[in-house]
Amino acid sequence: MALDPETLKQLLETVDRFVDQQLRPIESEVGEQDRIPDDIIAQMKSLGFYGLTIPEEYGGLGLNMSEEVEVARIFGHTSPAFRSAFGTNVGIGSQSLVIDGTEDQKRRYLPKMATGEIVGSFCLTEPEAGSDAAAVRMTAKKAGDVYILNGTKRFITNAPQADLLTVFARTNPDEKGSRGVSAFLVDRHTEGVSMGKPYNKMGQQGAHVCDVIFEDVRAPADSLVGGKENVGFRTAMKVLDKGRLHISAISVGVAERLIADSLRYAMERKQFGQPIAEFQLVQAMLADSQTECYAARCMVKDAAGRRDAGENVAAIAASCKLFATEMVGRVADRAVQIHGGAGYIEDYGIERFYRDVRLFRIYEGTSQIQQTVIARDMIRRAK
Ligand code: COS
Repeated sequence: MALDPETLKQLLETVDRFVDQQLRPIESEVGEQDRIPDDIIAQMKSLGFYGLTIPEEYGGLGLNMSEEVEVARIFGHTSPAFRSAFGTNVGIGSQSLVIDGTEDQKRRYLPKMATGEIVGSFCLTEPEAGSDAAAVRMTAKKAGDVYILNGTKRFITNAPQADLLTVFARTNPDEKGSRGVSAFLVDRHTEGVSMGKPYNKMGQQGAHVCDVIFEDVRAPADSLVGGKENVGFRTAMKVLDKGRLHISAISVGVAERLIADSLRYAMERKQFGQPIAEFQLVQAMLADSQTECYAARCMVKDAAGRRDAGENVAAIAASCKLFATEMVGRVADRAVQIHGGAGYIEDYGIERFYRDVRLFRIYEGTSQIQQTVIARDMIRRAK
């Protein structure tokens, strides 16, 4: 349900102020310490950020897609690690439940996810099932009124902090592809669930990722998402369609931030007796970044509106993610170039963003997977 325009305006102003006053000043500290301060997490909870997309009847703000991408874009004006703290509750960690959960499952978990008391994680990827997500090997064997879960999930965002895991496992061993996979809601504290050591990453310090290991984990029958076996892959794909639009919006936001920083620097920095912004070769970089960012912003707005109108957006969400994440990669590269030596050293923070944005082209489906989704959709329609 859409917010009334005044409430939405207030929310966007609150997010903008919070990003500007609370988050931007501590970006380098969070980058160095690989940790978001507790008081910032507490503020993000009390401001309702963990519940942005959780329906109002379960205590969230119930933002529709058009509203969500606006908030995400503004959160892109600071280090992506901040958004990641609540990002799984807004996206992949809660949406299987929102989209396909039973009423009882929603009532059990969503109110606490909305407040941030419960942090959710999305456990799809495995050592042998990355881009080929339907190749899930983790097993869920029915034994009376429980399922016994065994397997390893890899590179799971927010798993070190997670309380509730949405886990994709094979309930039908005879079906090797997507039709044998089911989704489960597993409490992280269940016996047999253990977390790997957090990985050291290229960027986005402050956001954490690790493997999750399941050894004879007993998941009650009512933890099966929607109470239906073998439809988990479709749930995962629906969740990812939405997540891909969210990541696209973040990419637009980060690009806006980098363009603003680059413009400011180019107008201040003098070489050959004048600000480098006066040189046409620097102007070309600024103009290309601005143009591509504007294009991505329009794409995201259009796709989000179409999703809100009930359209199947799988292919256009993939187009948005492909274009917006590749775009922010180019913008970050130009930002380093415009800053010259200052772009390469730590003090200006530009190199940190350059590293941070690299992930956008990989998670929630690589650029190559987005191309596959788009082309397959074209072929299907043509047939
Ligand atoms: N919404 C709803 N259903 C969808 C869907 C979507 N967006 N995309 C696919 N499906 C359904 C299909 O309709 C099909 O259903 P049926 O079995 O009823 O016919 C089923 O899911 C399988 O679809 P498909 O045949 O396209 O699956 P593939 O194994 O070929 O895989 C890709 C498709 C490659 C697109 C998928 O594996 C993918 O997105 N991979 C990337 C995974 C990813 O993003 N990982 C990141 C982890 S989270 S950080």
